[in-house]
Amino acid sequence: MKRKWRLGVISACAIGFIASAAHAQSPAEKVYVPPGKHDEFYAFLSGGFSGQLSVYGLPSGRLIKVIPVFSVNPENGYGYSEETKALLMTSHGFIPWGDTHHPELSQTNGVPDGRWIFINENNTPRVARIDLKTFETIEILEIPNSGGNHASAFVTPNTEYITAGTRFSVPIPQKDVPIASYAENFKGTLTFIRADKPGKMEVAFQILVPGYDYDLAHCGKGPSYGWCFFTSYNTEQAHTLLEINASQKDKDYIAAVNWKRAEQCIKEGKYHVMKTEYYHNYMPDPEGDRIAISEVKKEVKVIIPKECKGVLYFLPTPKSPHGVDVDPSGEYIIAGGKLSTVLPIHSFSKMIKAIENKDFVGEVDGIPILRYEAISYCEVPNPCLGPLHTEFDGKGYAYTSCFITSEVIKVDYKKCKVVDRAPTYYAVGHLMIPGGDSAKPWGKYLLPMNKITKDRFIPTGPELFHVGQLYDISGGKMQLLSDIAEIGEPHYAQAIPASLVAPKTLKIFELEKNDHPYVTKSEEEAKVVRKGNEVHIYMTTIRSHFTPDNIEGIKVGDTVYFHVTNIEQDWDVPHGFAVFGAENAELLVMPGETRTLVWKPKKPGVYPFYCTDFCSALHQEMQGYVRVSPRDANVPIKYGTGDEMKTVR
Ligand code: RUQ
Ligand code: CUA
Repeated sequence: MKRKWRLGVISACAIGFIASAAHAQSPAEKVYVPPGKHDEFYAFLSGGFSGQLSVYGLPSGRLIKVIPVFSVNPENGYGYSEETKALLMTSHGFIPWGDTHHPELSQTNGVPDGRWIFINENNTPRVARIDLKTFETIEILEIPNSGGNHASAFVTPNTEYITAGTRFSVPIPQKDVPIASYAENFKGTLTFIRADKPGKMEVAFQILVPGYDYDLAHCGKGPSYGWCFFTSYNTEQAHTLLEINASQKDKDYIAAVNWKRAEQCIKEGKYHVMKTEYYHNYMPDPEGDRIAISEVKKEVKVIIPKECKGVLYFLPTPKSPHGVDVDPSGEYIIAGGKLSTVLPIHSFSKMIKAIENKDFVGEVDGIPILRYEAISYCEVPNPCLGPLHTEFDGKGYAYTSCFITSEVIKVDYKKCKVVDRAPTYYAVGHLMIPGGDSAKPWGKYLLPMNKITKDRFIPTGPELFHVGQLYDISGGKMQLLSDIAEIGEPHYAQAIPASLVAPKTLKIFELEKNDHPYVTKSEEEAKVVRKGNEVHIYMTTIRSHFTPDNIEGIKVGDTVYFHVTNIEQDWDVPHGFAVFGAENAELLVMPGETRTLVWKPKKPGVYPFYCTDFCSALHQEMQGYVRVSPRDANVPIKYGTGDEMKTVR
């Protein structure tokens, strides 16, 4: 009542002010997601040199998960448990680390569909598939004939393929040659990986290309469906001091690959089978035994462009280009000329015309070079310094990151002009709009990921987290909303409305479907089995005990396998498992899952093990002991929980 009266005496103009203030949200309100409420988007940020993929909620910027991909992760035993080790196998052996760069969501008709997200590894060339039902890595494919896989893992519009490309050209096949023989011996490959079926990733074909550095890629859509575009630099073919020697030429190339044409050439037998060795690692049954396996592949199909006319053209592009980004319509191809003073935009329809008219200015290794003016849509004047990457908002605007001038520019790309610019702090690399490289961007937020942090956070010594910055781009002007602390070095990122992923996520693994060879589905089935020097412990966990929790009869020299099955069937009730002195990480076992930890005890004694995850009020009681006897001891295998110990003779 009192309130109404007060409103009654307020002046008309004051009411107008209150109404508009209630309308315009402050930056704080725009990123504030109240406790217990969910974010609108999942954002997937590459971890760069952390080798992982981190998952944030947007707009809050809350870190909600780290998905281990190419690096071992002691937090949950990824790469340490027997079931996951195979994922990190390569032709160079078990590799515990990787450098992730560019995550890319699977697409249907050019639109992110929320089934999987792919990501590349640059150092030991690989690509991975992460299942968004479980948010875990279920497949990794090594890329043969490559040195540094950077132009990856970009998808074609129906996830027919993901791309890979050689950042560092190398002798193909590898051989022992002088580095100075670069021009004569070094080559690159552009690789197309079949990606539409989980567990079935394979190198469909590789295209052998001149020894340049192949940098980034994006595939066409709409009219440019059937094509993918790869930037290159170092067309100078320098092998030392590239910062000078690879910056000589005025223009390098975008390699435009007609993958439909490549498919034809494969059908017609216009390819070479090359002997090589690479690994395909995957979990054949991610909801059953959940055990990863490795297959070794021995050959690969290689297309040589001059034997498959029309498969590849070079588009001259100023100057050491980095990103290459195709707009939602599929017509405009924007390159980031790192050292260029303009922002070059190519036209796909002009490119097709130039190809029809044979408007070439030369060729390299049988690859026609198109005339720049014949393919150029325009050069955006005075963009900024160091343009790297571009994303699209779906409303006719491109957003380009500028490394040197630390800013983002908003470009009306059809009109070829900059319409807005905003500073970023500092030295922006990649940037991301949800769906911003797809046919249907959700153009509400922009997330530039910066390379230099300096003073953005309270200092943490010499090493600082990188900073991402969230902008509201729903209005005419970009508005900076918040700083987000990032893990490792996010290169690219992707985001998707939560509504396209959340309903399909799994809450538990069904114990009934668990057909792991060492599963223990009930406490009655728990047992300890000796096979020579191997001891297999079939163990269950449930709040708040292990079965068995007392184990005797282990000897120095044994290899002990703890096969731990979490027989809980409730969401968010993992149990941990760690044993004293294990040269291994813990296990974090999800409900319904079996995970195996290997332990080689070195000295006689009694060793505690325990649950590492605070699972219940009696979590601290969730513990047990293993007795280890000398090599020549005569102690029989004995085990149990609570009641009498069972003895195995
Ligand atoms: S790359 S920004 Cu892989 Cu541009 Cu890092
Ligand atoms: Cu189980 Cu703590």
